[in-house]
Amino acid sequence: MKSGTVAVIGKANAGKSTLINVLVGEKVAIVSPKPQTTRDRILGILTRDDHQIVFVDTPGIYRQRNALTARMMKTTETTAKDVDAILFVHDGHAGLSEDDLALILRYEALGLPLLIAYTKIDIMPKEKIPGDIKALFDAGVTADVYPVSARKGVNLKKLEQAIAELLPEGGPLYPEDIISDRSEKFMIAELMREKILLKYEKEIPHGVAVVVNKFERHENGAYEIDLDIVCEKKNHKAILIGKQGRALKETASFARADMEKFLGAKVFLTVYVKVREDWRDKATLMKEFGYGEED
Ligand SMILES: Nc1nc2c(ncn2[C@@H]2O[C@H](COP(=O)(O)OP(=O)(O)OP(=O)(O)O)[C@@H](O)[C@H]2O)c(=O)[nH]1
Ligand SMILES: [Mg+2]
Repeated sequence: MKSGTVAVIGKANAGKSTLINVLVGEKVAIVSPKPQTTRDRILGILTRDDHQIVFVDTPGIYRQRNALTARMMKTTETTAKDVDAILFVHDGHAGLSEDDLALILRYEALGLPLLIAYTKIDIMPKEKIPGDIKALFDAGVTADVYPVSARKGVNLKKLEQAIAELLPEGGPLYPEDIISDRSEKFMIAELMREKILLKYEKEIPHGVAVVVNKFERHENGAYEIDLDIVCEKKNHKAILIGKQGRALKETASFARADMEKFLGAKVFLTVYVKVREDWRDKATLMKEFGYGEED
């Protein structure tokens, strides 16, 4: 059996988390059209008869502007050095810049087995693909390139097989029924954050942390969940809540529906909005909200 860890690396918004979710067959990481959706390393584990691929989702490469984004970039850098292979995800639809080429070459230089998933081919002209692949090779990239679409499920079997072949021989690293290393409580907080990313504009979602204070299952099977949405400015709080609380009510009910689907049970959700001025630059607050020093 082939088994090992694969860091999934690429620019913010490239489609890393979407690709992992589709390959694993379950939602292990939240997804949004905004960059910097993923903040932590999250495992997505795919087990078959002849291989186990432990995908490590990482924060996408993007501007660092505060202690939180600096921590995110550090997470990505350290993850890339501590795995059996790298899956570099490139957004084909966004085009191929000099910057992209340099980034791919930088990860190739780490010396680990590396594959490139050239994704989102469902929303771009197919004629562009060969030219981009040639540009990669001309720039000195030696990795194999797999044009895929996570959304339409194109070429994913081939990609999975190619990834498995990069991995060492060995037994499974995790029991076969485990698909992630993250708790239900973590996913609940992330699902709330996902809906905020989808509903609000500009800096607001990037300045939000979600803290679950109560996560209890009642005898009848229903969950009681209380959580805080922490934002970094007073005016953000007003926007999050909206006129007569309408915006928050809508976002919370959108999140609750997804939480019920995820937990397979009824959810009673209570949401509070709190302000912690500029928490993204304050180590103690970051730690309190789940973004502490990594070991
Ligand atoms: N059309 C199309 N859209 C895709 C595909 N894969 C991802 N997307 C979209 O691209 C956006 C970003 O997807 P994510 O999976 O959150 O990207 P990411 O690389 O994890 O982003 P960060 O966590 O911010 O680094 C979302 O709106 C996805 O729906 C694809 O194959 N086709
Ligand atoms: Mg992501």
